[in-house]
Amino acid sequence: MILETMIPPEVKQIARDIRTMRIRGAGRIARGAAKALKLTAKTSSARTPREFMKEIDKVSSLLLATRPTAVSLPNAIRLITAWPKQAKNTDVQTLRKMIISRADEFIKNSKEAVTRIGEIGSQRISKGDVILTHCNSDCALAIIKRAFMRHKLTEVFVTESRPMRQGLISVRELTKAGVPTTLIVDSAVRYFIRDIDKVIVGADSIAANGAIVNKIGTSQIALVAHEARVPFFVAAESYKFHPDTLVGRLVKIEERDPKEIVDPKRFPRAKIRNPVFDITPPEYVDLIITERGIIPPSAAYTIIQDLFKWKS
Ligand code: RI2
Repeated sequence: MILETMIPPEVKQIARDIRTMRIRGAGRIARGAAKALKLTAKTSSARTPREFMKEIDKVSSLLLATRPTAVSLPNAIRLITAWPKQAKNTDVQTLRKMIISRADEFIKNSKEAVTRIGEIGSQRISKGDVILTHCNSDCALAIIKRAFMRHKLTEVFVTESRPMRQGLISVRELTKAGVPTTLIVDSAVRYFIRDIDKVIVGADSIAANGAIVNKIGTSQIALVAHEARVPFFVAAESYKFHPDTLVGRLVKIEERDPKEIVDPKRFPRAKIRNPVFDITPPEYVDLIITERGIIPPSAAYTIIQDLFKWKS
């Protein structure tokens, strides 16, 4: 039996960091999981392939239990462990090498995908555009920064993104890159929407019907953009497409500690709810920018089937 105590402390720390959101953002979470699997493979003292794969499974379960919504996490684990899991007549050394090289490959591809999304997406920005983004998405910011470098974009509006205020991370990053940035509270989006040419957000999961699961408040912004006829773009690597939704499973929406909103002791008679993601229907999404190209939300089904070969 593999005991919890046998999991390397650095791996437990990564799991803790994902849970507490020290490591956050769907892409970073996936790369964190890849790093954890690599560390496990490197330090394992398993004597048999069976023992080794049990350790990998144990760590996978620990990682999967951290946050439930971003499919990048299970997809990363699946992409790294699928082969080694099927390998027959192999030894521990070969399995170790497989996990390490697949984890390295995942991290490299993931970072390259973000750069590529920036490149592809920036071509959809017109000169003088004012962009609005929500929360903090590496993919969305890659497009914005690339477009700014190409002298296309004029200004970016960033929502604060309550309760964890990840919008402030975006503001820091964008101003560091020299992008003219305006911070607004989440509820000011409709007030400013007439000043906006395009909305660009990231995604934690994309369902087979093209619905987007992203930071709470995204769907309200999409609704406002739709009403004002402002194009709504989503930027996401292909490992954010959710294979389970092919068979009608719903994406679990994470509900975090109410303390992130306010100290519940101050309102002992009130119930405080803190769902941290919501679902934007595909009708409100104009296009999805991936590292493989731009697709309409209606093509999500095909992406999951063709690119991942994860058939129902
Ligand atoms: P990238 C974040 O979730 C936000 O919802 C963001 O839009 C999404 O991940 C994708 O981020 P959280 O971890 O992978 O802050 O594009 O809850 O960086």
